[in-house]
Amino acid sequence: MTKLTIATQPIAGQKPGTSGLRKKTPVFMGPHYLENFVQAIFDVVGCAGKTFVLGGDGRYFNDRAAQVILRMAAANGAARVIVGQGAVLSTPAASHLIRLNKTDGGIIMSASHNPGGPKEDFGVKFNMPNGGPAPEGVTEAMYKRTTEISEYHIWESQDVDLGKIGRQSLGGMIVEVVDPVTDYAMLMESLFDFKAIAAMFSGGFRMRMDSMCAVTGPYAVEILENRLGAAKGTVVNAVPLPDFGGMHPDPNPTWAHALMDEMFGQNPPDFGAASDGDGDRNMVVGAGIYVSPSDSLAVLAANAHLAPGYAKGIAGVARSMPTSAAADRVAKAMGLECFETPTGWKFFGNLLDAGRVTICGEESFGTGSDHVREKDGLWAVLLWLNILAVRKQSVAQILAEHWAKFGRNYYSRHDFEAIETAKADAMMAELRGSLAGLAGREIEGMQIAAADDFAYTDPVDGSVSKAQGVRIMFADGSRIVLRLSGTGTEGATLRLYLERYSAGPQGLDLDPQQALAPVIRAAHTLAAIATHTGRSEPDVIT
Ligand code: VG1
Ligand code: CO
Repeated sequence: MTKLTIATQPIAGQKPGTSGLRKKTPVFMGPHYLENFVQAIFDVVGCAGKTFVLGGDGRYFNDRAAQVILRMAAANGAARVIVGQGAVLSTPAASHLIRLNKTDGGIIMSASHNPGGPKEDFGVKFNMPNGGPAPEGVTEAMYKRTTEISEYHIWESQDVDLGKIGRQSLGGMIVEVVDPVTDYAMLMESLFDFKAIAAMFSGGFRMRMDSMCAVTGPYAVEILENRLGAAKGTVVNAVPLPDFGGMHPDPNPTWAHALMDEMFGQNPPDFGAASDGDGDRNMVVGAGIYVSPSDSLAVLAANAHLAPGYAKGIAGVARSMPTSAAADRVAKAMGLECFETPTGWKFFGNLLDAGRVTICGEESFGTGSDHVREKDGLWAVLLWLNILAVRKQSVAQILAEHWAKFGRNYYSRHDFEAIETAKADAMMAELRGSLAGLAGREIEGMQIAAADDFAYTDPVDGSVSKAQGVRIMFADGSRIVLRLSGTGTEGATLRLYLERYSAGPQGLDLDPQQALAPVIRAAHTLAAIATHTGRSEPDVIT
């Protein structure tokens, strides 16, 4: 074995987005592409003598990338790398291992909900010693490093056998291969009332969990079927595949339509759930009723105390800015602090570390708590199960009672995908330019109260993040948000977030798209979406 130092040159565009660096797989497989970015990570966070966690969602190129990263960690002097068997770890499980073993951070290989395969997407993300995604200051430094890189270090060696659990050595560095599921399953057992949930299952409660051929399969089978006694076959699409079986592992009504059909069909199970490529997202569905992620966050915040891990109550709640204000109403009623952060889990880390919040969530099917520093799909599913087991009500009953108590924030997100980047940028620029004159104007019969471009000052470290999305607030409490995605790999994706509040008791049962119709019209008129992009209908509605 020899340590090599390879001369390289900067490659343009290695800028991490909302959740790490994501590109088409062939781009990542191109000469020096992965190596440059990994060296930039090590140059910024330091590597000599350190311990890291490594794992990914098992998508195409995951196994090859893991070997490269291990050889580079060894050549850069790392002491030890803890790797999930087969180089597989769900994102929340990786976050947990980083914290459990008090490591210096970890590298997660995933493009999350984006499709996987030779022509699809790949990604690499660095998480800090607290288990959470690197904050903007750190990812900016990594990006800067990629623009000036001239060499990287790598061992020339055989592949490490990542199928074998135990310790091996690579150029003096310890490679510790661990079972990806065990520690995570133990963490879940420590938080939730497994006895109560198991009793519910043995009493005939039926569930369907769609792992979408992505990473949660083995986790869900072990926890739901083996430990909680759910019927065999409860977890479907349970074997992770490099191309996710051609599925788009994005747990929303569009991509998880098989689950939706089952839950809205004849004799549906009591509870349905799906998770994404790397296991940090969740969609929750009751028999004949869909739970919007913003509502799910609010219900979980209001009921978390029913689970043993949160029996003492929660410290506070945080949601990303585009997420509906349903959680704010719960926080207010419970006398809790509530925070509004930019999109992306990295903004929750400081609040969680400081003990200011316990539960966090995003409208994009992400919920989590202070047990790790990532959103956590199976955690959300288990908290729902725990609540259902204690309250002994259906999902529909729980939602109806929730809305009756707090009112209902009708909510929807419309995505316009693969727009020409220049057109999307021009649209956002024009909209941003018009914000100053919007307050007081009437649009489609609705009165605009205020408009701004969301900026966030971190309450813990004071760092400022600007231009996080355009918000238009109406006098009746309705709201429109527009921003461009930071995770896409093809052109631009426009995300249009729509919200309208009904205090009840009338008007709690409307179809969300109908309830939001005037808000949708106002958004199209204000932003001139069709004029700029040629699109009048979204590609995905959630
Ligand atoms: C999207 C979601 C955001 C989420 C991010 C990462 O970002 O909107 O809420 O945190 O994906 O999720 P964007 O910039 O495309 O809107 V995932 O499951 O990568 O880890
Ligand atoms: Co994800």
